[in-house]
Amino acid sequence: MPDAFDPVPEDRFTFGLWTVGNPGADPFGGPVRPRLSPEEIVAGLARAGAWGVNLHDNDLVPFGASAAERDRIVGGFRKALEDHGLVVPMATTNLFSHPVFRDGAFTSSDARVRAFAVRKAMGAIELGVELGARTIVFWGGREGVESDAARDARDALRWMRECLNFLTHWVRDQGWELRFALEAKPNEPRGDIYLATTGHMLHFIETLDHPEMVGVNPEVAHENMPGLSMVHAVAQAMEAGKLFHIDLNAQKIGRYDQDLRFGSEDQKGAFFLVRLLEGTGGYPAYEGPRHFDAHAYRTEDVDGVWDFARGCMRTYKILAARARAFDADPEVQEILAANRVEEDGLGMLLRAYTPEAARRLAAVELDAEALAALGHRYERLDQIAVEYLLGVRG
Ligand code: GLT
Ligand code: MN
Ligand code: MN
Repeated sequence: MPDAFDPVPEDRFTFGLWTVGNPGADPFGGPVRPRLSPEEIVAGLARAGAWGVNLHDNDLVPFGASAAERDRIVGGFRKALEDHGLVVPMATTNLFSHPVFRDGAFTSSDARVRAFAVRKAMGAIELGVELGARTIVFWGGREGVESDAARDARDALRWMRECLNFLTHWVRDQGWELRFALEAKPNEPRGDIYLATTGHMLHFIETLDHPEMVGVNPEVAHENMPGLSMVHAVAQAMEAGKLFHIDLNAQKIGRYDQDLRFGSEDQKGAFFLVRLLEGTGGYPAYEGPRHFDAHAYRTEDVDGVWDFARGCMRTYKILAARARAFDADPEVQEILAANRVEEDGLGMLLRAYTPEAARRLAAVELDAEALAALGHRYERLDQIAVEYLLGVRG
């Protein structure tokens, strides 16, 4: 039975070809499902209510394909997109599967490998442009080390910067209006990956030649693996105007990168993330695609893959509705308002330093003991959130 949580293209949900197309292989066993063709994936996603599909160059065009073969494959894929009304908002480059990248792509100590990686990225960007993509993601899965004996990380950072600068200049020269989104991950497949978190990326971006072209693509699993808060990573990116894309999935903290169905673990984290993206608690909503970088359990057959895809989208919409109700709740508003004290009074004094502000600050009477005695009612507030989440309130 269709209901209000069934996805529609207006929701702007997207999946990677590599996500619903994942045949269920893991390091301990081979594929368990037939490999769906890109055209089958497009048809399935359209049926499921998605808006778009994203891809790596080699999800569509095999490594080493001739120009003629490439054009034939891309032509067939474009036809499927048109037939099913799907768009390609994001494209990315596989800079991790081929053995040439075993010691990195943009951070390889060998300039020949870096040159090959930049050239491959240029080809992937051209493909993305041809398919209408506006965002180019860079996930440097191999950009790291098992042993820091291999190189000085400062060299790696410099090489990474040079490669990204080269690509931003080239894109501008082509007259394309593209944005790059850098995706962090702390480890796996490398022992340690450079620029381990979204926070690392945000600083690194400011050192580039065209920082305005470059933002981040935070992933739930990648922030949660080391136990960090995805909500805080995304909030920092949003505050900096750098949330160019997002990878939604789920993860148990401390494990390998699980890429589970969105909202299937840590529902509270997912709730506050959706609340942030939808802007129900204040500030404008995130406007980009809601992209799922996840895959179905290895237990599933092809039907299970579509259960997985629908599940990601439905859970997002359910959480968005729960977040809206939570933020509209008068008791929630009252507790939040009670904690925001003197925002327009003393708060103003702190907003901009002047010598006069410093003098006034010195004269303000502040009773630390009285302030320390105040409770904040966050137990009550969080219980309300939990009750919305569990569906017994609102
Ligand atoms: C790969 C990785 C993801 C990245 C994809 C983009 S590929 O599946 O695990 O986190 O987002 O390169
Ligand atoms: Mn990802
Ligand atoms: Mn992942």
